[in-house]
Amino acid sequence: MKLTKEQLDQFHTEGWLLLPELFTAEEVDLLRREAIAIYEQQRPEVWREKSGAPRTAFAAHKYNEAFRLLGAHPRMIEPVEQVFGEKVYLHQYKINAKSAFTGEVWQWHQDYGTWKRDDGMPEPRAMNISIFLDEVMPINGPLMLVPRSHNAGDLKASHDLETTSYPLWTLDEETVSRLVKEGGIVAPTGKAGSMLMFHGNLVHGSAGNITPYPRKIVYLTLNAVSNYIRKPTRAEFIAHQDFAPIEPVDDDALIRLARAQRQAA
Ligand SMILES: O=C(O)CCC(=O)C(=O)O
Repeated sequence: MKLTKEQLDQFHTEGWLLLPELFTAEEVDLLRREAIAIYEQQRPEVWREKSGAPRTAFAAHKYNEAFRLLGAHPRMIEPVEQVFGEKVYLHQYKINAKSAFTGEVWQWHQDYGTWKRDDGMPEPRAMNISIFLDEVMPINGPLMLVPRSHNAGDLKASHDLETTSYPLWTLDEETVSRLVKEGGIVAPTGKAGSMLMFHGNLVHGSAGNITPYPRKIVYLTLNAVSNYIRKPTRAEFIAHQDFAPIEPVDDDALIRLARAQRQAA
């Protein structure tokens, strides 16, 4: 799947691009069911909020067939290869839960800040690409982005080890206020199956979810192969060290798995 010139222009100018309902209801139903089953497992890859509700599940492509297929899906991989002009490998894979009533905040940050400081990634040539597993609404803790902030470069950040269960290099209020004055804030919303791409330096965060509507989003961090990480400090399931380029699966791979599961049931 190739992005159009208009889509590429929007990505480069604004730092983000939303492709509504790129995955079908059948594909997303499969992924949502599997995500819920993963959150029920007790395993080191599943991190919880202080309340005990799931916060994120790392590396699901290594222990779940549906997420293995999604992690190599051409609708996710090809647009990123197109932007970077080279093959990509999987740097990080997470399924963020933002559970109904209990989902906690993600503080304002740039992802590249963490990839550089914690993983030794040379350049911001990695990108987060996400698939909504539930409908993302203005009220259930959507991801908020500061358009054009990707042009601000790598900003000064502090290591927050306390606010949530997930350590993050976060930005101060003065920096966020300055960038928001220039670019505003957008919160892309859409039906389950929509795909959001955003630049590694784009400032973003999200508020808590106090609604009855869960907001699960899968994030793949795809890194240009030449930009492999040089100084990993985090566990392998958080920052992968297999730098082999992703070989995309067939476009109908998820549908075939969903149908095979139905037949076997
Ligand atoms: O899921 C969210 O709301 C935010 C996730 C995020 O910012 C991240 O994983 O870096």
